[in-house]
Formats: sequence, C-alpha cells, structure tokens
Amino acid sequence: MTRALIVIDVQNDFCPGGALAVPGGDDIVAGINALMADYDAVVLTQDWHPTGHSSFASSHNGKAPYEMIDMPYGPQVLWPDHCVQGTEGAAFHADLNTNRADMIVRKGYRPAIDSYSAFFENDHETPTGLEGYLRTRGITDLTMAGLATDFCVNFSAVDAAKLGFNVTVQTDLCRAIDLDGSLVAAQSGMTGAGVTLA
Ligand code: VGL
Ligand code: ZN
Repeated sequence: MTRALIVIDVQNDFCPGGALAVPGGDDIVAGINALMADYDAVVLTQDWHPTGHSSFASSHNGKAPYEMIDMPYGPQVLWPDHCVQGTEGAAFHADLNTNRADMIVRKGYRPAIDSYSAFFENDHETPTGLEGYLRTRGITDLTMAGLATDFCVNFSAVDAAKLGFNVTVQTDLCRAIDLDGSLVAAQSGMTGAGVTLA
C-alpha cells in the first residue's frame, strides 16, 4: 500500500480575512503539516481562477454571491471573487509546509467551468491529470484534508473513491462553508461513495 496526503485548497482566500473565508480555515494548518511526514507523497491543490471567472457572481448581471445559476454542465453556486491567479488570496497559507509537497495541482483555470474536485472539473469529465500522477506513482490510498469540507474536499473524495482509490477524509483537519445543509449532504454523499470519514 502506497499512501498520499492530498491537501485541498489551504489558501488565504479560504482562511479568516480572505474573500471566501471558511470559519476556522486556518486552524487546520499545523495539524496538516504534522501529518505530512506519515505519507509517501504529499499533493497540494490550489484553486486558481482567471479574473472574471464564470463561478464569480460579479461575472453575471444581477447575481449575488451564493445564488445558484444553471451552467451548461449543471447547477453552479456563484461565489465572491476568490483565488484569482497570482494574487495574495490565491497563495497558500503562509504557515502551510509547501516544501514537503511533491506535486501542486491547480484547478479552476478554465474561464467557463469551475473545478471543485482535484480530479475532474465540474462537468465531471474534464480531467486535471491528478489520477495519472497518482497511478504512475503506484499510490493506492489517499487521505484528504483541507478546505472546504462540503465543496472541494467532498468532490475530490467522491471522485477518488469512484476511481477506485481507498479514501479517508480526516474531518478534524477540514472546515466547511455549510450553505443550506451542504455539510450534511456532503457527509452522506461521501459515506455513500465509500469514503471513510475519520
Ligand atoms: C471552493 C468554492 C469555490 C473550495 C473553491 O475550495 O471548496 N469552494 N471554490
Ligand atoms: Zn473557486
């Protein structure tokens, strides 16, 4: 068994003071750093949007953050502008041990499509390339931690389980946005997909 730690979107905009702050988002950084030594590989993901990205409410006339919109690939939550490429908000939290990362996967860089999952964009078919990276390294088991539990961690964990990886989400090292029951829905979705919630 070869194990990877997948650290999802521990970026300034998802931490207190950021554009899409997740409550307690920075509380998990020290624990994630401490976990890194236990794994054969460490992968970081980075939400990485161009200005004017289609997931931003500001890109749609009359729409406010957290409203829903129908995109060609399905329903999409509209967000405040966040994680714009090259900005301080898109940078990793300053305390995250990025030196230990073997691989950094950026996602959400196509203007017309969002990408919550580390494996597939929100059309559930455009790959990020992470599956190939993990398989060619012989990795079978994944532990996930990071932000946000109910969006990017959830989508990443469910996709990884569908792809056949053994997936554990380290819930004490995740924090949620929790829009309209999205955390409870994510927990049952992950469990139903065969993800272990630790
Ligand atoms: C995320 C909303 C928009 C996340 C990213 O990392 O969970 N959520 N972009
Ligand atoms: Zn985003």
